[in-house]
Amino acid sequence: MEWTSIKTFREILLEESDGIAKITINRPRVRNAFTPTTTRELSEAFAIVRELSRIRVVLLTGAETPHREGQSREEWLREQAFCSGGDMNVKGRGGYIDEEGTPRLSVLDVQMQIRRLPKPVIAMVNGFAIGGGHVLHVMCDLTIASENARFGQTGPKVGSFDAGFGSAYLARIVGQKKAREIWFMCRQYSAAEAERMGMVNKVVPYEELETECVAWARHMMELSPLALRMIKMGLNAELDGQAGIQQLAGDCTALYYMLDEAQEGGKAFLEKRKPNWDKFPLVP
Ligand code: 1HA
Repeated sequence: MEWTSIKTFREILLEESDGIAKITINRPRVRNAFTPTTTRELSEAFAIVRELSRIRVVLLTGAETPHREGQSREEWLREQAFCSGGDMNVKGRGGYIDEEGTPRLSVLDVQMQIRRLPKPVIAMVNGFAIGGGHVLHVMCDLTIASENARFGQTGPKVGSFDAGFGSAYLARIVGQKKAREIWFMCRQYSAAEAERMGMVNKVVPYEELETECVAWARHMMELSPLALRMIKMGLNAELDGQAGIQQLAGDCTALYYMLDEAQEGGKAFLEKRKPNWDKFPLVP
């Protein structure tokens, strides 16, 4: 795939190719841990891809570490990361400290953006998906992982937890017992185990990961974008209470505005007459 940059950032990459956007967390030295700068940039990137109508599917991934001299392929593969969660170097009281010294938990906003993005998001998990990085893959609509990927939670080991989507939504995916095991034991799981648990859609060799994700994206791009959007919002709404209903209802309103019946109401108001609803017979 030939990727073209959409915008330059400090800690992430935002690229596109033929209707697919790729967002890459670009801090491989620390296993792609995120700082408040990373999450601010991720938020901006998700806002950009939301607005770009030519973008139909989004991939989220982590940058590769370069090969080191004398390093075997297996050793190199073991180093790769999707995201290792919050950067422990900037974790302070109240959150992850930004450049102005303000503590932030802004990855929660990124989680919500992924959930609300009216386009499918595929987590392209190329290595460790740990802590807040694990939650990011959980938030994505689909997860495709390479064979070397490792999944797990560390929160209770390092003084943190995500009892929100990171636990409750995870339990909807893998079931309550497994979700409790993941959080209470803080173990790591292989890509194959994650697939068996139902939190990974497909596992492929590392070299095939991007090709596979692009193939899934292209497959979805042959389907009705609006149908996929409504299905995503319906699946969310079932779990998200009134906030989910608000999102789904908003999409219904947008669709309703496309009907002559809705146009008639607005036109009648502007023309200072009674609307004529009889023109739009109800279907049973
Ligand atoms: O829980 C939340 C939140 C909850 C609510 C609301 C918001 C939240 C936001 C975030 C989070 C969290 O993410 S808490 C969890 C934070 N993350 C972790 O505890 C993971 C820490 N990392 C690891 O467990 C391991 O590094 C690893 C399993 C991902 C990889 O292990 P490996 O291959 O043995 O590499 P390692 O030697 O440990 O790491 C390589 C380098 O990357 C090390 O630096 P170096 O010694 O070479 O200088 C290591 O310190 C650095 N590194 C790795 N992960 C992080 C990190 N540096 C900072 N922060 C990291 N997360």
